[in-house]
Amino acid sequence: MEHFTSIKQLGSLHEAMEAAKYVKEHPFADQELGHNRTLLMVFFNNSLRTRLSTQKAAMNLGMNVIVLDVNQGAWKLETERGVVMDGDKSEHLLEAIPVMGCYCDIIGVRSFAGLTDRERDYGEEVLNQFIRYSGKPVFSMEAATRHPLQTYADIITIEEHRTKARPKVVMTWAPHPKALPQAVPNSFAEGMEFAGYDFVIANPEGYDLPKEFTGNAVVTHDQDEALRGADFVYAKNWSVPDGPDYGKVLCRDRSWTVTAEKMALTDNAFFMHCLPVRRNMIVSDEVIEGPRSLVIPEAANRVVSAQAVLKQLLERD
Ligand code: SN0
Repeated sequence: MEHFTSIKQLGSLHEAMEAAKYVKEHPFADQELGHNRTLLMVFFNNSLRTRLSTQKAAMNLGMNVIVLDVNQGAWKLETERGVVMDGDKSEHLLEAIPVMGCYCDIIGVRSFAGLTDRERDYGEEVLNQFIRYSGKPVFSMEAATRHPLQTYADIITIEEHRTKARPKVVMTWAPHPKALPQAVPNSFAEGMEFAGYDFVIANPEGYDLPKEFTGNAVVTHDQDEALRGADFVYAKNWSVPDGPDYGKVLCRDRSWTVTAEKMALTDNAFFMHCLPVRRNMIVSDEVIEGPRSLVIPEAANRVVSAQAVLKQLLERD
């Protein structure tokens, strides 16, 4: 694996799970692999889990870690080529990226969708520039269209809790006050096809995710129907994925909030969310605090997914 930007690059569910199990059983066995090698994590957006879990994963592998919060103390970066730089942006990404590449062996990048220009977001321009110009292995820490380390942790968590060979997993849209990217739900949908589960997506009309990510998933606009018989409920908000309202909030319907009443429609399903979560918008207090909530094990598995990926990037480097 040269770069890591999508769950599909892990090969098969079996290979992904073998790699995760190895890391879980032997967290400190590969300290030599990372010795004197440096991870640079570049954040264009906020983070709690990704930052801490990826740093922990790198430390488990014996690596040195540098973190750059681009919006806190770095020069303001221009990302578009051809712009006359007479505004507030002091440096171009086209210089900044190769410079960053000089100071590390692996680069992790977080760069969310801007949600104004769909073509630019779905072209993954920032992530691809890092791949093209850094000269180093690059991995996504949530880019414009995918969050593969989250998806990997989600799959590990489902594998650890499933009791059926092929569980029914339902991803449901839920309301949120802000416009959020489609990266997490796109990536999760891609992951469910990769894992081969029975996968259903429920969302309001106008919110259907792109086919290139949802593949053969069943898509319905009826949340109650989707939830019937579910083994796992994965809640997430996203903004309008395409068309003239791209990146906007069109639906604020609180009847989509995942409550105990909604969970009662399922087959005693587990509840999942990538976090951070808005309580009583996305999910009620009692569901997220309840015995079937997996949000903390999911977050714990972020170290495992990051370590399994970093290990493969180090081995190939
Ligand atoms: C991000 C998203 O892609 O939905 C990151 C999730 C891992 N979430 C947010 O930006 C939530 C922000 C908020 O104010 O609730």
